[in-house]
Amino acid sequence: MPNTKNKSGTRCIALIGPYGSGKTLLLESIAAVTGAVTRKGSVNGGTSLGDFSAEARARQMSVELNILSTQYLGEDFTFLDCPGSIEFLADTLNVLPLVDAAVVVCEPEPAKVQMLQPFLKALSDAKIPHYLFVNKIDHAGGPLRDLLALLQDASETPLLLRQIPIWEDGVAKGFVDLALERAFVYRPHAPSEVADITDLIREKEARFQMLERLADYDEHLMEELLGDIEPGRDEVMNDLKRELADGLVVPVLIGSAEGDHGVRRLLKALRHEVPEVSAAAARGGIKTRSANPGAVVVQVIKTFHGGHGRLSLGRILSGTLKDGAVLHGPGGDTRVGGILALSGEKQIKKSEARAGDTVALARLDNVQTGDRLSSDKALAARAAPALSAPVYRLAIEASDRKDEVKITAAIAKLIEEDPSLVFEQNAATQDMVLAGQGEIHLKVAIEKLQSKYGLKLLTKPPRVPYRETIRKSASSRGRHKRQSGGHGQYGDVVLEIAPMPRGKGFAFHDRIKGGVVPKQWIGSVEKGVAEYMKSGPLGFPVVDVAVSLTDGSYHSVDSSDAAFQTAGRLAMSEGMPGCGPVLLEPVMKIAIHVPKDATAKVNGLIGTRRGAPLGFDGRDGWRGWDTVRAQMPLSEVSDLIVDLRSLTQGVGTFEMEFDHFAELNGKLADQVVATQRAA
Ligand SMILES: Nc1nc2c(ncn2[C@@H]2O[C@H](COP(=O)(O)OP(=O)(O)O)[C@@H](O)[C@H]2O)c(=O)[nH]1
Ligand SMILES: [Mg+2]
Repeated sequence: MPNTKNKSGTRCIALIGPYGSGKTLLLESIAAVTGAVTRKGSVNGGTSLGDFSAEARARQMSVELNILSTQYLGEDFTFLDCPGSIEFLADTLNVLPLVDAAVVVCEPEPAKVQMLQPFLKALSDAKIPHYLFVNKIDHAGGPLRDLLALLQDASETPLLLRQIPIWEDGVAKGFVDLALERAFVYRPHAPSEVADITDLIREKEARFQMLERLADYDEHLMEELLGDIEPGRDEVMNDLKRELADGLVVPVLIGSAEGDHGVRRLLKALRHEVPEVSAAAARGGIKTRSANPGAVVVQVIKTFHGGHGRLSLGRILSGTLKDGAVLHGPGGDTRVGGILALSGEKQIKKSEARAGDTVALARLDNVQTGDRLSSDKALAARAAPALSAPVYRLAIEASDRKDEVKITAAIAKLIEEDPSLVFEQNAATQDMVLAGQGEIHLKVAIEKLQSKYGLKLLTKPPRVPYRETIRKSASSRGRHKRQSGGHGQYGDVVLEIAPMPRGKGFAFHDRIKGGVVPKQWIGSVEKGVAEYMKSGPLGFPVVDVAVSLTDGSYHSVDSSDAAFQTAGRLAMSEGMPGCGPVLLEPVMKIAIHVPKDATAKVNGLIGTRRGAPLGFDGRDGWRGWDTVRAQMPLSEVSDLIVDLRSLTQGVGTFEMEFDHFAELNGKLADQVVATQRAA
């Protein structure tokens, strides 16, 4: 059994869970309890250690990682408070593989359990040791039975109830720790007081259930339980530790970040039970000890741009990193230009960082989030950051024209910090588009562009790349003749314009007989026609049209490439309005992922957004979720995520791909054309 006490390397713990569950206040409570701050701040008062950015304070909502480096009973810890909103999930997903354990913070509200599932699933899937901390126990109205049942449904890994509340007049006044077999009575902002267990029957029953769960993975313990033998405390403690580390059980603890209740017990559990950094390294596929015992390995989990330039947040997976050291990275060699321990806004310079530490490294060149740096070239690697496809887009432009040149560079920096942002230029509409995980995600990004880079942007919904086509055929003549001074211009063509089936694009046929349009000008006519196709009678690119050149005439002196191009264009602009022009809109194939209780509502939503439902199935690998498939016009998808999130407590999401173009008629089409004309 490795000795986990006394300076066995800094543990890195993620606090994760839904928005509003109390993670940032729990971070504050941990800071207060461990003496990292002398005065406990509050989220509501805007004085917390975390959420110090203007964007976070304004919303009382975490919009990126908050970091606390602290010590408890001689052990070093780094806590990473991850933003809870699904819109900022990328930060969480990028740090999770590198932490030693996660504490999933939740509220004692059955109605909110659904919000936990994306987090619990990510942890179970990756077998990352994790606890559930039922926070706000001061607000729980009574027994947690319903809550725990729902939590168990939401978790693929079995829960292990480690603590039970002591109720008095419907208020939790303390708890019993079932492993220690000790009762604790809460005292406001002070360590809980050890007390006698008053309800022995309830305690015995709950403890037996806990032991049974542990015994599922320990035959010896199972035999003891069957033989009515009381297991030794060490055996129980060792099982708790091993089964947590192996991702077999999820211990459930309770408390209140507000009152600092249960926080010391949580810290003690972390101190005794969380595996060393080598376990996280092994999960990342690095067997440092055997391969190259002295090698320094650093995994970059986040990139910041701050007042002092660029900082790379890295976890030291093995070895000791000295300031000034040169590391090999996937982007080349890079020198460490400063090591900083972070705590909220505070940065403390260090001369070295040891295995287990999570520190900010200054001035690393060619390094991005997801990079693994090492003193051993063979261990350098790049992992693509965890990303989900964007679900919300905004067209942007600089509100001051002279700032336009700054946009690309500023956004590139922002994307380095937050790889879940996507910047794209829409080829069809020429819009500059910022895409991301939702309304707030993009709003925060745009505020940061202003506060950090002085870039003021205007935003609007991105334009839909409409097309147009025709419904009937027509023949049309285009005659271009100009006689002014010296050389004249002459070109004359007759075109047959005909619709083609959807998706066929553009075809040009030469049906000239007897050389009435000489060979060398045929290509010129086609060019003129193609030029016209960029914008048809309704103002949009024309598709699914075949044009045949059937007749025409030329002049031996005045005809030219330019004249025949003009004639071709002319014939099109005269003929097309008579061909029954019709608007085409892009229709997407969309897969919407939601908890089952929202499936019916989502089907309704599809209907109100001109969608065609294609049916639904259980979502692959997600218990209690459905995937609803549909076709939906792109114009209806633009703010779909907003409705979807409000139907699903924020957890619903979707993916889409282009499917086909479909005719758009009536009032909606008139509006589109009018808007295009006005532009
Ligand atoms: N009563 C009570 N309120 C809490 C507790 N923990 C957090 N809160 C409040 O819940 C709200 C959300 O807390 P916050 O830490 O920002 O949640 P986060 O989104 O998970 O970081 C704030 O108003 C906190 O003051 C608790 O244990 N008890
Ligand atoms: Mg928070």
